[in-house]
Amino acid sequence: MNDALFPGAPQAAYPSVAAHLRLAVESIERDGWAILPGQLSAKACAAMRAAIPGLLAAETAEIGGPENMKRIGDEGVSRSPFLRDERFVEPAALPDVLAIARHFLGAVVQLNLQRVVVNVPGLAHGAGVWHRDHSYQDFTTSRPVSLTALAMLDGSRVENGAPSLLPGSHRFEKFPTFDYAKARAVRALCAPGDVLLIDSAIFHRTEPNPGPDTRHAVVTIYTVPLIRQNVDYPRLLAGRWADDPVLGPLMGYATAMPASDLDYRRAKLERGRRVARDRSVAPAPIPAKDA
Ligand SMILES: O=C(O)CCC(=O)C(=O)O
Repeated sequence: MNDALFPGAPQAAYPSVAAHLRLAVESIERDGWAILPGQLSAKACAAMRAAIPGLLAAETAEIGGPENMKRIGDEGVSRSPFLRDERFVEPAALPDVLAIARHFLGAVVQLNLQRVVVNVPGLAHGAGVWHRDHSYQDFTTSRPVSLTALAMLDGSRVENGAPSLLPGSHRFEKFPTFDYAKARAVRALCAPGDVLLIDSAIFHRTEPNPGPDTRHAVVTIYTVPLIRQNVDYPRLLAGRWADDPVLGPLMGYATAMPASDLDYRRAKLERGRRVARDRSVAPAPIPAKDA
């Protein structure tokens, strides 16, 4: 194909992104989605898949049985699996995913939630309606404020209920007409271990699984720290990974809500931060914590 561009026409470029991720970054920006191939090994996928029934059983018992899971639309959903089983940290902290998240969301990327979606043949799933990942937030932003990574443990094919996406819909407040959606929706087809990475504002849905095989996806959502976490991970983790340079900030330790204005000020003092000031004025020394 001829790559010539009209003289003087401005062109996008992504010099700060690693070369192997540039096409994915541009695709997420323009279309709202991209597939990152080969992110998880077959062994890691198999280990997580094998752990999911036990996680679901424990969570179902905790909420009072399958009827209650059904009543809250959480059938086939395991929540925060990484809290019970550390193997699920791997899909939450994949270097390529975090690099793209930092490109869009900035240096401080917060884990909003992690869940497992289990798409069982013949069973309707709660994620089977067209949705964005932050419910009721129907505004658009000039760049993503949230990304969703779907690690496809079994791959995703038409035969196992691969999700549908509506490319470009992250840029529009309103869902289009169903005629448009029907004409323009695409299926996200992945090999086992691939990650489907989307702007969380793109409309998408789980499709019915015709069977015979169940499909498992580990869904991890990352946000700018202005958006509150789905659950209070710093409290639940009680210091676990607090000093880890990758997991500490990701879990939200650095951006957890301060209990008071005094705590907020003390945290700023500890970080040595001050607001922008006139550079011609010499900065005042920062007082010691208990001064
Ligand atoms: O893997 C899928 O089917 C998509 C799941 C989904 O839409 C969600 O978790 O929000």
